[in-house]
Formats: sequence, structure tokens, C-alpha cells
Amino acid sequence: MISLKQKFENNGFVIVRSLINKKLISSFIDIYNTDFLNSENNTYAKMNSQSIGKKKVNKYGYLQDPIADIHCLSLNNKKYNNFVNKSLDIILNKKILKTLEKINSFQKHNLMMSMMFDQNVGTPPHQDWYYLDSLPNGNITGVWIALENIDYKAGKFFVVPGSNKMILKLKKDEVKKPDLYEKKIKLLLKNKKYKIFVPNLKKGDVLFWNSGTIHGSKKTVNNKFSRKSFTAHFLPSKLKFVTNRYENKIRRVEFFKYKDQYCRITNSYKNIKKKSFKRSLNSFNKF
Ligand SMILES: O=C(O)CCC(=O)C(=O)O
Repeated sequence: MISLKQKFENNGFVIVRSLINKKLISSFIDIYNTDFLNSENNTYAKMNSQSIGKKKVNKYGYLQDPIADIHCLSLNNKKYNNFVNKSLDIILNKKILKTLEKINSFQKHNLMMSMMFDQNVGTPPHQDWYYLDSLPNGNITGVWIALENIDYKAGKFFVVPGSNKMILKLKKDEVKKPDLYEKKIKLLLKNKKYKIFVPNLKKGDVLFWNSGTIHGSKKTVNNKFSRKSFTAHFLPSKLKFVTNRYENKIRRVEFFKYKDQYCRITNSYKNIKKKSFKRSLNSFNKF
């Protein structure tokens, strides 16, 4: 029988069903509602606006701009300690770390980035190694954790099987401008060279993908539907962290520790201009 590792290498992703305990997720959602969503004067690093600001919800009460690097949220504001720790109990769950060991050739992994989505934003298809990567290239693993049963009307996450083996040649301006890069990926998918796979993900399911695997999110069909999920990106602790596979500039990293696990202190909560690429919102919620 084909091993999980072989599947991961062949397809660029694997799904492990019911990996995270549903009760653990429900207790996190309770704390999300009380300590974050319904508590006053919250500011947080907004992923899409790439700024620190107050939360906005839609008429159904869902947070509109995803929380960037939720693991760092309490570094500036201790009132979020419990909320962040509960999120880390899921993101750094032993079952996730064990699966990372199984599917990669590396034992230990550090958490480099995280996000929490309440609702879908329609992420355009991309390979993570355009935005962040390891040295040697192609060893970062993304993790998508379903915090509820995801309805297709919410706008589902998708992957492109086999695209992990596709190293696109990019022109200089395509390396610098995400819009041009994302256009190129869209064209590739339009030409049916590669097919997207839209999995049915249920509360507690976890999808692991390689930094070369094209992934994104379908359009939101109906705003009434939330799409509660975490994503996290893990780097083998032995490897260097670089800007992207096209420039391979080594990034300086600082960590804090949570239960023996290293978590990167990102710039998200420092109110400084990001050096990494700013994504254009024009390409969101279109696919
Ligand atoms: O969940 C999504 O919409 C996309 C997440 C993603 O692209 C990522 O975490 O790299």
C-alpha cells in the first residue's frame, strides 16, 4: 500500500481525516467568540489589509479580514493569552507534528506563519514558495485545519494535485509583482494543464500541502456561510528560511517558545512596513 509520505510526494498534498478532536475545536470556538469576537476594542493584524486595525464583521457576525499570525496576537496584548494558547493547542497539536514528521524527511518543525479565517476571502491560486520558502527549496509544509464542516457556499479551499513538481520559470518582473505571477498561474489552470481538486473538509480534518503545490480558495457563494479554519506554515528546524525560491534571500528569524515548540515572531504586530510582497486584493474572490 502506498504510504502517506509517498502520497504527499506524488500529489503534493495529503488529507488526514478527523485528526483534531472536535471538542478541542469547539472549546476554541467558544473562546474565539467570548475573548475576541465579542470583546470590546480589539485590534489585530489584518491579513488582507496588511495593517493593524479594529475588527469588522458582516451582517451575519463573521470577521471579515482574517487574523494574520494568530500565534503572535498575545505578544503585545496579554488579554489574548488564553485565546492564543487555545489556538496553539490545535495548530501545534502532537498529531499534526507527528504527521509532519511522517510525510517529510525532517523530524522537527518550527511554526513560521499562521492565520485564522472566520469567513472565506477567495485566495487566488498560488504556490507558497513564491512568498516564502526553505533553503534547500520546497520543504515548507502548509497545514489547513477545518474548524467546522465546510459548505461549498462558503467558498472551499482547493489544491492542484501534482503541481508541487512544477517549477515555473519567472521573468524578473513576475518575481517582483504578485499580480503578474498570479495571472500566470490562472492561465495555467485555464489551459487545463492542471486540474483543481476541491476536497470536502469536515471539522477536525487537516490537509497538508507542500510549498510548491498550487492552492487557493473558491469564490464565496453565500455570505451567510462561515468558513472557520486555521492555516499554518511549518519549516524543518534544521533549514534556513528564505524570502522565496526565486531570490532565496535568507531571512533573520526570532522565535518564542510554546510548550517546547518554536514559533516565529513575525512582523505582523510590530506596525512596521512589511518587506515581503504586498498582495493585491484585486485578485481575491474571483476564482
Ligand atoms: O485558506 C485560504 O483561503 C488560503 C490559505 C493560504 O493560501 C495559505 O495559508 O497559504
